[in-house]
This record gives sequence, structure tokens and C-alpha cells, in this order.
Amino acid sequence: MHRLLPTVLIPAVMTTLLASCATLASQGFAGRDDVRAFAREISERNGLDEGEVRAALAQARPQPSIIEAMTRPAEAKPWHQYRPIFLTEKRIADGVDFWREHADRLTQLERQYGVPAEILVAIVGVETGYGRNVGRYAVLDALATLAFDYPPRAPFFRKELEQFFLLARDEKVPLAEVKGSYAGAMGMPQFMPSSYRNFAVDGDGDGRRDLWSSADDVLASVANYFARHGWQPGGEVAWPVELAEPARLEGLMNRGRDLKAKTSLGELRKAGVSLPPGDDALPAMLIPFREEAGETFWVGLPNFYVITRYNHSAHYAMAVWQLGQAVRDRFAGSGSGTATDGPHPRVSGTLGNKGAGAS
Ligand SMILES: [Ca+2]
Repeated sequence: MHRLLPTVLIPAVMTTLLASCATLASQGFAGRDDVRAFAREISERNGLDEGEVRAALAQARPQPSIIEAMTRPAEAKPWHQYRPIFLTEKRIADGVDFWREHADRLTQLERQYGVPAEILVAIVGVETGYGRNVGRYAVLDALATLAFDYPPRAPFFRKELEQFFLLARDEKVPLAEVKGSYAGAMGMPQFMPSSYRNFAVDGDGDGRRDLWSSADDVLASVANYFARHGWQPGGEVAWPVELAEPARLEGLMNRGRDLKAKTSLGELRKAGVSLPPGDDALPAMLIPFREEAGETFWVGLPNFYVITRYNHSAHYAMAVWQLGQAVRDRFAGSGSGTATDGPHPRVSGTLGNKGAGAS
């Protein structure tokens, strides 16, 4: 749940919004009627002390740079610009080190949750570079800015801000000190407050769910998130496909942010698409990826959709999957473990030309 710095120009309407935010930045949230109403509402609903909630919100500082970042998500880049952000030699090599360091725990989590180690490793790798970059914004500032000064997503971020107050109460998280992404995502796996409350797991058994400094908690929490969002143990993720006449299949394709499967393996096979063996009833996404020279096409299976539940983007899911494959291949090749005998077959020959160029 984080996004990187993109480069699209900010539309005029956002510039106006930014200007008004800049004015507000000097004033803060204290004294605003909508903020006061929010404090009253969440206090009544959850039995919080309204004075304490108001005092906390008064400390929050509006951050215009967050509004700016929201308008330019990295996921909006074409695939050939997005992929190199995550599929780097360093991120693959660091992933192998991370896997080695946590190999026993990863094996145990694979067995317990049915989610492959490379997915767990890749999520933490894509989100925060294996915990090296967990965000520089105060989560309170980020959530308050988006809840009160970013109307397009205000309902979502007001809920997350409310969840953040409850997280602070229940998990003894220091409300004003916690740092995260500009969208308020926290810790090594970048969980939003609602995900933290609903899906985080105490993996090391010390009685706390600590997504900042316990890798055991982090990996168990990501595994639990995937299991609870429908990961199919042993199921495949995505296949590259050759389309003789892509235009003919346009009606079956998932473009943009539409991630509901529009077709099935059987329907694609009937349309003449050559696919590996698999249950024809399985829902499938036919997804175009913009390369420098035209589009390539992938079939996303149900587990691909599950990755998009972590971050609603086909680019994100593909980056996670390809990074995972690259780290897994390198880890297996390094003689560090038995990463080749997992229940998740790979499509040979796909990464060299489409994905992990560095591998
Ligand atoms: Ca713990």
C-alpha cells in the first residue's frame, strides 16, 4: 500500500488544491469544524476520550506534498518504466540475503498458510526494500491530510484515520511518532491501519504484533493477509501468451484499474490462445503490458488477482510476482536451499525477456 514518486504533471485543479493546502499548512487542523465533528464522531463510536482525540489531531500537520504524491502514482507509469523500479539487481540480491536470513520461518509459513516464500519475500522487497525504507511521513500527518484535505479519497482515509486511533489504543502504538508512507501505510509490509488491525499476526509469540521490527511478525502477517484474501496453495499466478491478433480479443482484456476477471481459461482456449494445461473453469484476466515496442500479454490466474488485493494494480502484482521468481531462482541457484521443489511451477523462459532482466 504505498506508491513511489511518479512524474506526471499536476493538473490545474490539483494546483489550486495544493495552493489551498499550503495556506492550511500554517494553520493546522485545530479549530476546523469538520475535524472537530470527526473527533466527536469517532470518540462516541469507539468510546475514545474526545479531548484526547482532538488534542492528537491538533498536533497533525497538513502535508501538501502528500496530495501532490497522490496525484502521480507510480502505478500509472507504463510497464516498461514501472518494472525497472522494482526489478533491480540490488533488490534481487537483497532478497536472497533476506530469504537466507529467514529461511526456517519462511518454510514454516509456507506450510502453515500455503503461501510461497517468494511471494512473502517479494512483498516486503517491493514495499520497503526488505524493511530499509518504511516511510518518512508521520502517519498521523498523512492520514489527517488525506482525510480532511483530499476530497477524492476522504471517506477511505477518514476510516483509516479512525482505525489508526484504535490501533494506537489497542497495540500501544505511539500515535504521534509513528512514521509511514505518504498514504499512511506502516512498517516493513506497509499495512494500512485497518489491515494492521484485521490481518496482522504475532508471528514470534511475544504477545505483540510488531510490523516494524519483528520480521517473524511481518512475514506471518503478510502470509495471513494472502491466505485470508483467497490465495490458492499450489495455484499458478500468471502466464505469458502470444496473441496473433490482439485486437480480436480486446473485449476480454483487463485494462487500467479494472481487475475483475473477464474471461476463463476455457474461453481463451476456445478463442485460439495457446495455454498450458489448467482447469478451463478458472477465471482469468487477459492483461496487456506496455513495452517500449508495443504490448505484451499475460494471463492472470486467481492468485494474480489475490496479489492485487494488496495493492490494486496489475503492474504491482506483476512486479511482485516477477521479483519473487527472480529471487527464488537466485536463491535456489546459490545452493542455499530447496527452493526449486515448491508447489508453484514456473513458466520457463519468461523472465529472461519479459521480467527480471537482471537475473
Ligand atoms: Ca510479536
